[in-house]
Amino acid sequence: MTAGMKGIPRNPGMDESGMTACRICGGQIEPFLSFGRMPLANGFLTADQFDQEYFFDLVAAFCPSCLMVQLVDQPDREKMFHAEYPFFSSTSRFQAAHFEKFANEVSDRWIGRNDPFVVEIGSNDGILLRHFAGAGIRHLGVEPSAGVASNARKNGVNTLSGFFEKDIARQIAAEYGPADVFLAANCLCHIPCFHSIAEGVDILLKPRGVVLFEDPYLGDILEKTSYDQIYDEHVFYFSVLSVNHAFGMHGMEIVDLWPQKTHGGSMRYCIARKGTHPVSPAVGVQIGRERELGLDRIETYERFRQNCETSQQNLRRILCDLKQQGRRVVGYAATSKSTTVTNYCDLTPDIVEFISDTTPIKQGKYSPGTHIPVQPYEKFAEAFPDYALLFGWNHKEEIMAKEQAFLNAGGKWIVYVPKVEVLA
Ligand code: DWN
Ligand code: SAH
Ligand code: ZN
Repeated sequence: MTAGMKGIPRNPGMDESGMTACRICGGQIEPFLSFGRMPLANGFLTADQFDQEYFFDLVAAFCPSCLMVQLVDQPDREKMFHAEYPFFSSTSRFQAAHFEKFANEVSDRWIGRNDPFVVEIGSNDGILLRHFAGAGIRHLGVEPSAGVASNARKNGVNTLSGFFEKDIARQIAAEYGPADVFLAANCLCHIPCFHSIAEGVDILLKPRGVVLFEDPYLGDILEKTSYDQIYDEHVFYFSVLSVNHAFGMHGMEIVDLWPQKTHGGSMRYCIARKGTHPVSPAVGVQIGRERELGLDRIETYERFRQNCETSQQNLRRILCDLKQQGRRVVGYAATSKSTTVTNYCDLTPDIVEFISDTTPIKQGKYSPGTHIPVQPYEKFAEAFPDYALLFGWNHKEEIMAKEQAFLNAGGKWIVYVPKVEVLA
């Protein structure tokens, strides 16, 4: 591994000795959980594509030097994020409300009145930026997936097509001037070239500008055994410890943080250049908790692997028993996360009849790897199954609220986060 400026690794991946190197610090990472060959989480496909399906080794690793949890390998970004990328942020009403609240908080606290400029990366269909657009605030989304970006433009959101990195930051700064706020929701954890992003942020932000970003929180993933957050798109699994170290390499620090309920437990971070903003006591408190939870030790991740294996066995046992009893089980929501579960637990169409999903471009296709048919929601409601396997467990509150008829018809939910159980 050759070190670049400030000790930042130039070529993350294998180092000269063939060891796997940390994307953040260049140190040697320790793999702790291998799922074996896995398809793309959002690689929903047609039957004529089965024989060309793409697979890669899904392996999670821990860096004992900088404490970043990460994938050993990630497929090329163009394979994951492209014109047919099928995740549209605005399909969940709860998520829409969450981002409206976030936009209001940004407006109230983080931008002034003097012609502010807001940049968001991974802006998807404009679920967050549409509120800035609506208020006439100068904004720009950067989004490589052309299909979702086109919906954002329809929502009045100014959107640049592309993968954000240092060079795009320069272009944006030249065209629009410096930014007050840099936003990213469920996006930074998708991007392997962290250092290019951080340098881009440094180029783009005003001296006292801030980054506000949120991603699924490693502490929640470990505590809830939500191993299904591990899939191709998520290359990093952030903790306060690892985020502070990574931004610290660029003269920045976490100045505040706020836990979120979204995506099964997330953390929102506020990052600023060192010394420009007071650091909230919440940061030190959370770092103390993370050390208590053992997020800085490999043993914690080995225990997590054991918990994942137990969860896998328990889910398979329940589903195989139901199959033997001749019960109908249908999956609810063809989430990206479900691809990890169906492949890791070997859930084939003889076990899960189909997956109900509200996204038109997933419907009529098959789930990646295990080839379970994806059907429109109407098919679920037309003839309720005996059991619904809740792949969209992070939307439990929203889904339960609208599925009274399923329960009234005698239907039961099967969940696997935080533990495998049939809800009575
Ligand atoms: O990090 C990511 C997060 C932000 O979103 C991306 N890498 C991809 C995506 O993850 P996901 O696919 O696991 O997201 P969700 O929001 O858990 O699932 C969305 C899917 O669930 C959509 O296909 C729509 C479906 N759904 C449904 O069929 N009925 C969702 C709800 C709320 C419903 O009621
Ligand atoms: N912010 C939305 C979307 C999250 S999905 C939400 O929270 O619901 C992740 C998004 O990041 C996808 O739309 C994907 O196309 C985008 N993305 C992936 N790599 C990116 C990059 N390098 N720059 C900007 N966006 C990227
Ligand atoms: Zn490291």
